Amino acid sequence: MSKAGFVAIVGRPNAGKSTLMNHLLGEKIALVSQKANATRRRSQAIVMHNDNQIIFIDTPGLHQKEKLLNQFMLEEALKAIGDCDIVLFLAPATDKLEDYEKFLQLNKGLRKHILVLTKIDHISQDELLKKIMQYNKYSDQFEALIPFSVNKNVGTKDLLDIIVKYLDESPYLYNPEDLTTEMVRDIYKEFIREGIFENISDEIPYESDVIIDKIEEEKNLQRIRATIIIEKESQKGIIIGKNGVAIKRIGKYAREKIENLSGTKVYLQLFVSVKKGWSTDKEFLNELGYQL
Ligand SMILES: Nc1nc2c(ncn2[C@@H]2O[C@H](COP(=O)(O)OP(=O)(O)OP(=O)(O)O)[C@@H](O)[C@H]2O)c(=O)[nH]1
Ligand SMILES: [Mg+2]
Repeated sequence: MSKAGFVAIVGRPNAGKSTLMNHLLGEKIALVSQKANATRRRSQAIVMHNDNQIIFIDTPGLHQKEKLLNQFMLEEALKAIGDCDIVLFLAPATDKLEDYEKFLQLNKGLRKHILVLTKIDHISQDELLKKIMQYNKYSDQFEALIPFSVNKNVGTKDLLDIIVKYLDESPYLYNPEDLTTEMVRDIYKEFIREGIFENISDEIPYESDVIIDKIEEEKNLQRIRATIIIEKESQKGIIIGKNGVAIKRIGKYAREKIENLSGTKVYLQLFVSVKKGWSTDKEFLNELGYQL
């Protein structure tokens, strides 16, 4: 009998959660950015490992909640912990132990967890050993400690093997051919948001969001129309850029990601709309898919 179950990926903003999920899936479906607080909602990837089915839940970073949108983001992470069979707590190998200690308090031993030290390519072997020794004072709390690096491709097999040990025997929960439970429009939205994170600086990535207005499918071609929502009139010029150069860059960036995933040609049309105070407007957040 094979096993199947849910694994929540949690940790501070920028810990490498979405990167790890994409890596284990072998496909890019989740937004990744150098800037923290990029992921805003849960998303799920279905990974088959030796005939077992692991459903990974990527989450927004654990952070202080102030604004309404941040509150939603934190709740998303907490729900994922509540809904899973085992948690992966991700800590960048360069971090002090503080965030992990906070997680231990938050979790209160409710969910078993595996500690994953991410981005170990940033430190030397000696530093890694020291870090592991520091974490070992909590070895009665975690099920395993796995050093991980996407760049060096370290840790993938160990991590998948250990996770399976903690899953129950179960029929598959989803079609094993599927990569994700997400709707394509939600993935496309994230690719456009990633285009904004990559190409526009300062606060705009945090003060913007994206609505996919429509997707029309023709033979080997998808026509996608989407609107970028921003907070302020003054941001319009920046997001469009001189002669439309910035919005073209965002569009090109997202189009390539969508084409890679879908294998079709994509015609992507982007519009911009100002919606003052959208991130504190509960009804509008619901429309954007952030159900509070
Ligand atoms: N060098 C190195 N960089 C990594 C590794 N994993 C992730 N990164 C980088 O770390 C940054 C953050 O990665 P994300 O996957 O977006 O982090 P996250 O935890 O999902 O962040 P939030 O969604 O904001 O909470 C990106 O620039 C990644 O390319 C790694 O193994 N090595
Ligand atoms: Mg993320």
